[in-house]
Amino acid sequence: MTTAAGNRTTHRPASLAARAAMVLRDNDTGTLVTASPRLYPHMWSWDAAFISIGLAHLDVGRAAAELDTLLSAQWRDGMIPHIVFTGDNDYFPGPDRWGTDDAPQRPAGVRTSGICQPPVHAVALRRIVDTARRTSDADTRVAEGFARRAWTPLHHWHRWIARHRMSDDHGLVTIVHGWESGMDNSPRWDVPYAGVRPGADLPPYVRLDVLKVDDPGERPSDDEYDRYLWLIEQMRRADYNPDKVVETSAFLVGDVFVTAVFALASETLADLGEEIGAPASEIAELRTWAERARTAAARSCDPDTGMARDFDVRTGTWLDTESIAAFSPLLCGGLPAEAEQRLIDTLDGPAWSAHPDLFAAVPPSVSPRAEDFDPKLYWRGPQWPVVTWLFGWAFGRRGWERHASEFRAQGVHLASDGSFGEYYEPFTGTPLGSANQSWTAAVVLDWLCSV
Ligand code: 2M8
Repeated sequence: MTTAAGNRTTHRPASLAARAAMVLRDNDTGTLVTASPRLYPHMWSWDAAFISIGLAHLDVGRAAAELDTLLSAQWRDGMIPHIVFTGDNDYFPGPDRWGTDDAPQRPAGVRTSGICQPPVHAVALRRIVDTARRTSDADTRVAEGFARRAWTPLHHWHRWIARHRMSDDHGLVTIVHGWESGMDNSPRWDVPYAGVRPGADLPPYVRLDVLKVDDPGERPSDDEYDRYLWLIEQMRRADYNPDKVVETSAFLVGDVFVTAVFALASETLADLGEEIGAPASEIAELRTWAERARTAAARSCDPDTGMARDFDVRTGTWLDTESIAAFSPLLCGGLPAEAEQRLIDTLDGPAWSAHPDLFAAVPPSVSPRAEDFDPKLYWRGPQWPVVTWLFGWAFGRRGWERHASEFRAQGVHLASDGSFGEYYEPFTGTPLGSANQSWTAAVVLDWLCSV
């Protein structure tokens, strides 16, 4: 079943798939799969989407139920919150600190955070339907029935983003907290966070995350946490009113990765809508939003380097960071052919996937040649299998089969030790952060079931 090379155990595909399935089952509370057993004992929005993709290989009905749980926490204005809390008190900031219980848009009977995460949910729905269609007629009926049920909430979710977060000047989808990017402490946010000055009235708090990893140095710093908590404080004071939050947040950034994901997901949802007979006017809206977002992502590219950039709205400056987000336009298209080829060549080159010292040839979160690179620090260098999955899936959709299958093979290689790390040290393939991280297990299961 396994072989050992150096200190690393390598599982063969069947054994790796069985272990991945076990992680998803072990982390399943019945109505939701927690993001990880210890570090993240709740449901996270974009984790849930990836988790449902893995669950579809075990039970299509259970995959749909996962997204149903998330959608039942959708705010009345359309926002899908980034955390749906279970009763577990062992995570900070929990629902009391978020203080969302009084927010008028919050749904009854469920406690959530007050921000959102990258809108990958339509991609998950597409994948669940495709998996079901390959499996059986009965599964296909379940998946398509779910797609019809999920249509309206997902359309509302996309409409919320278009209404409250798409800006007319730079066109990118804006975020009001680094956590909304999903790439919490990425160097992408160093400049905008430098402008966030926590007030003296920031209520005190105790971090729990640093107690749950082997090395606290793999997590964001205390200074960063002060800023994260201060932004929550500002949102509470704005009563979580979406427009007031955008107006008052000290952190306001056009996020090129979220923008490209929004374009990809809007187009994907529109295509699904055609298949299930959704209203033509709503399909047309989705295509318009996709086009706006695609254009904005393409326009963000630096004319010299060709790399996509974020935009700091508070200072009016473009943010150049050698992070994986610089490749975002490849997710959704929109670049002229030559510019796109240049970006692909950079991704395939020695500063990224073909860096000679990588254990697995998939792009790290930050280029190993960048000044900001740190091989162990969370979103500042490690490789993240979910990100590899997303780019690989998008490449397959765009017809780039060779790239898609290389990412799949190398992604499996990275995770073949069977511990399903949250993220991986790029030179040694050592798993870091949380073990048995659900979204890692889910995407590995999907990779293994798709060959
Ligand atoms: C990480 O974020 C949370 C805050 O949302 C944390 O550090 O406590 C990020 O990697 C995020 O992208 C992810 O969704 C979450 C759960 O896996 O953990």
